[in-house]
Amino acid sequence: MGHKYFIAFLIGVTKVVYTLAACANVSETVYPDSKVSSNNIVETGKVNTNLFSECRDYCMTNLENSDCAISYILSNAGDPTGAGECSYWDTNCGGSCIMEYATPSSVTVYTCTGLNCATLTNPANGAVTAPGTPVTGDIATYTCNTGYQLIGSSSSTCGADGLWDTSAPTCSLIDCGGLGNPTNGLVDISSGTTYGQVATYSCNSGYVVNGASSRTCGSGGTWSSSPPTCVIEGCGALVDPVNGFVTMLQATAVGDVALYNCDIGYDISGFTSTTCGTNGSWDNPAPSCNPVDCGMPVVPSNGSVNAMYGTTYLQLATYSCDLGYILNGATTTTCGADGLWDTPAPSCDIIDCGAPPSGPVNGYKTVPGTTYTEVTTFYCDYGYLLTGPSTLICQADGTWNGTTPSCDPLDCGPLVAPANGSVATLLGTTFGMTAIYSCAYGFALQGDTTQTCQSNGIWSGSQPNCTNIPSRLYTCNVAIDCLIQT
Ligand SMILES: *[C@@H]1O[C@H](CO)[C@@H](O)[C@H](O)[C@H]1NC(C)=O
Ligand SMILES: *[C@@H]1O[C@H](CO)[C@@H](O)[C@H](O)[C@H]1NC(C)=O
Ligand SMILES: *[C@@H]1O[C@H](CO)[C@@H](O)[C@H](O)[C@H]1NC(C)=O
Ligand SMILES: *[C@@H]1O[C@H](CO)[C@@H](O)[C@H](O)[C@H]1NC(C)=O
Ligand SMILES: *[C@@H]1O[C@H](CO)[C@@H](O)[C@H](O)[C@H]1NC(C)=O
Ligand SMILES: CC(=O)N[C@H]1CO[C@H](CO)[C@@H](O)[C@@H]1O
Repeated sequence: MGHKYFIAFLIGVTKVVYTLAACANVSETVYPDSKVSSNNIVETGKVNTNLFSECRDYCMTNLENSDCAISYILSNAGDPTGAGECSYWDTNCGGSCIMEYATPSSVTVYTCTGLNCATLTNPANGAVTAPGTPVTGDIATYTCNTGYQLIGSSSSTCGADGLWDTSAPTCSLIDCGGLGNPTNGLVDISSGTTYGQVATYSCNSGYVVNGASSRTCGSGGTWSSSPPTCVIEGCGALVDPVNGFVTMLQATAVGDVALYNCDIGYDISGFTSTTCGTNGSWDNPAPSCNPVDCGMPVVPSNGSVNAMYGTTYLQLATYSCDLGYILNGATTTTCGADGLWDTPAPSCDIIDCGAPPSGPVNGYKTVPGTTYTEVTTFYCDYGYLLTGPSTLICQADGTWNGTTPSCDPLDCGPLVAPANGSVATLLGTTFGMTAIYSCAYGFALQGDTTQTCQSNGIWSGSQPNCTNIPSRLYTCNVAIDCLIQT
């Protein structure tokens, strides 16, 4: 807002020449080629010679707008003094235009005021940056609010004619433009396609959005991200088989693969994998998971096994041995996930009673074996009699059912002497001993003269008689002699 001050010194008829504070330093303030200083200001007390270009030509009667620099007008045009003022070129003062007035009575300040361009106001949805009172050369800068696009020129310059050189731009809402439907889907732009609005994509039944399902109109006038596509929905989730599980290698889209497995202890029966086909179906059905069955455990010989709750995974079987057999090994076994019983079958070892009791003295025994149910038989030597049971059996508890019997010598017992005779058992009456009979004098022995104690405990033969014999035969003293004599 340059202002130019034009000072008229009104001087009286005495032709007093005011040389502007004693001929102010005119050389500093002369603008030979223009009425306008670089800053449009002529300082008070200084003279713009150009303002008085007509100085030497005539006495000034009026100041006119043309006396101001281009685009400046006199703020108070008119006769500064009334008639009679004149000017002349004062060479003494370096070329100042000196005015003379008949009667200087007052001082009037004339001002050349610049033509102001219109004060600018913010455009709708935008803003302008410009001086409050714009003058020639001022630049206005327009911006638009976020989401609005500037249509027109973003800057304008205040011209010398007091007019902005361009008209104000407008700020129009950014519009990202319409969007096309994806194949097999729709895009919803019902809320509009302007800045900040959201377009929502959806796909037809059986298809799913692949990509960003919504896009936003950005400040750059473009939609965010790239348009999604509608891809076939895929095969849907798979459920775990009973006692098993399914592992998705990717997802459930076309071409994706899932693997089936059974829990530990279960055997898979069916397909172990399935692939999502292009028709949206898994190509293989789920397998079944059957519990592992170990089968009946091996039955130990002379024993048995009891799998009361079955023979499948984790079930327990119990081993037992027959009477007389001892279990050697694990008493239970568990069906493992591998289909095998976790321990080998035990053995049922027959009870062994060990060597039978020693003895007998004067006898012997037969020991075919020392295990359960086997029998040791005792015998006595010839002439000895066994007292007590002759056998021992090996019992289930590992003991023999008794002790060794005794073998006692045989005794056929005392003999009775026949009438008129006698019997002599000088060495006793036991097995092998002989009893000798004899008859009294005059009697003859009839029958066995001896008896021997036999192994069965019975004397052999029988008791003899002593019979009366004729007297002639009395001479024989001994029975045998007498017999010989007869
Ligand atoms: C005029 O200006 C010159 C240069 O700036 C200076 O030396 C001189 O003193 C000035 N004269 C007056 C009267 O101010
Ligand atoms: C999908 O395709 C597979 C093999 O191509 C076929 O076995 C199956 O029956 C199809 N399923 C449907 C629902 O069409
Ligand atoms: C014990 O096992 C053996 C061998 O298998 C067999 O010969 C015998 O008869 C069995 N004993 C019993 C009491 O079952
Ligand atoms: C042992 O048992 C056997 C068979 O039962 C029997 O014959 C025998 O007499 C018994 N022995 C003893 C000392 O009891
Ligand atoms: C002994 O005498 C009895 C009675 O007289 C007779 O029966 C028996 O035969 C006689 N024995 C012998 C061996 O002579
Ligand atoms: C000589 C003798 O002793 N004789 C006897 C034989 O036996 C009969 C009967 O016992 C007796 O009467 C005898 O005295």
